[in-house]
Amino acid sequence: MGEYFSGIGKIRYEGPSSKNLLAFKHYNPDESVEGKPMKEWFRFSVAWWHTIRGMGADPFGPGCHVRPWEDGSDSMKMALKRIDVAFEFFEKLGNPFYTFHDRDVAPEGENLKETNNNLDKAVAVLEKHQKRTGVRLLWGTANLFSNKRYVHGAATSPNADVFAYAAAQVKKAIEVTKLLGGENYVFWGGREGYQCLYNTDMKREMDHLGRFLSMAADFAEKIGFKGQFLIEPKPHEPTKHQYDTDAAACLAFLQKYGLEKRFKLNIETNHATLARHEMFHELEFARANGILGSIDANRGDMLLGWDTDQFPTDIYLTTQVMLSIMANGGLGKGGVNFDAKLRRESFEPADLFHAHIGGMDAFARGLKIAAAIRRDGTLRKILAERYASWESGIGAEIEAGKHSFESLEKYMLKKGDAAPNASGRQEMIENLINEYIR
Ligand code: XLS
Ligand code: NI
Ligand code: NI
Repeated sequence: MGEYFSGIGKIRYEGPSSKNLLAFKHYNPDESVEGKPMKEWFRFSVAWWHTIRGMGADPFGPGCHVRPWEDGSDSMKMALKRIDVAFEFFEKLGNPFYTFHDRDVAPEGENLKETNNNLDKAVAVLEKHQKRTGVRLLWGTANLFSNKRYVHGAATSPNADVFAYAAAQVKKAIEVTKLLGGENYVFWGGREGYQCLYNTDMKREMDHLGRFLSMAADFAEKIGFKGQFLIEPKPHEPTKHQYDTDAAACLAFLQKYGLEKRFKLNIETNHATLARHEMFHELEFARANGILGSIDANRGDMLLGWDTDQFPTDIYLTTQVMLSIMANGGLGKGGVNFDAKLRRESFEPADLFHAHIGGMDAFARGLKIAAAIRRDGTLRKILAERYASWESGIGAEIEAGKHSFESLEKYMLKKGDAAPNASGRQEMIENLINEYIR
């Protein structure tokens, strides 16, 4: 095992006054916030596909990132070497978790059997490194979108054999996730959607997806996989319309197919904004419905309409995210997974550290700011006052189910008109939030 990131040592917390750009200024893993260490609030995770496999390719040119250890091949030998690289990176950065797709860590073989053998070999080495370093698997998933067999989708493919292949692939991916102690398993609907409605039987495709997810849940139960199943909403890309459009569409889908008790959501910032929602909206919707499971942390670009997967550095964003997560009492088995990649222009290995350090520090600041907002209590008071009419009298009676349209008509005929409204005070509240952003 060589040293791949030479010149970069263990990243340490040096505090806000440090000028060292390869140190944490805010992420102090053991510092307690509301009685819980920072590292447990976040459960930070590094995404294999971006950080270990991403080479900066875009539609206009191939990868150009400098990775001295890479030969660029999809050989088994290279796959095993990348595992060494990855764990050196994890140990230096100090992320407690990682995530991967089956095909990120091992190449496909000539047939499914060979492919599974390759995966087994990689998983044995991953297991060894996990034991050695204590780094754990936040979630595993299956890549059901890169291979050309999935050109029309996987569970929603018009080709029944492709559905069967995808089922076999996910079965294996759940097995290896269980073996590695993965705490969740993610379903992002790669090509589950359509490009053209003339050639698409939408009802049939959605029924197939429902059946596929039911089969996955049954299989997990059968083998005793205790990880949380998560669906990751996204409105489009690669297809024009992805079936798992947003948190609300996913909830309706899960309820229709009787899966709402077995799945939660993995909410990604850039997917929320592609759906023209704020991340805050998606998190609050999931939280309100008891299905907030985990997050893919990144951000889009305000002026670009695609999934740019940039590292999050905006502390207004991380403050909102942490307000939701704290109100949720944390993410449980979930975590904050950096589903984020370097810009093509940031091509040196050191950039991988700068990117993750920045993301982790931005989240640590968000946590501290959200904690200050909660400690101060002004926002909570404003919210409580806004809904005060529901705490007693007619409001409390309605909430308790004691009224009908007839009784409310009687109440209002007697009263004549509704009590006056109070101002929403949005600008004042936005100013107040600015007071905490330091
Ligand atoms: C793609 C998704 C993907 C999932 C894992 O847009 O974000 O990376 O997180 O399959
Ligand atoms: Ni994602
Ligand atoms: Ni994404």
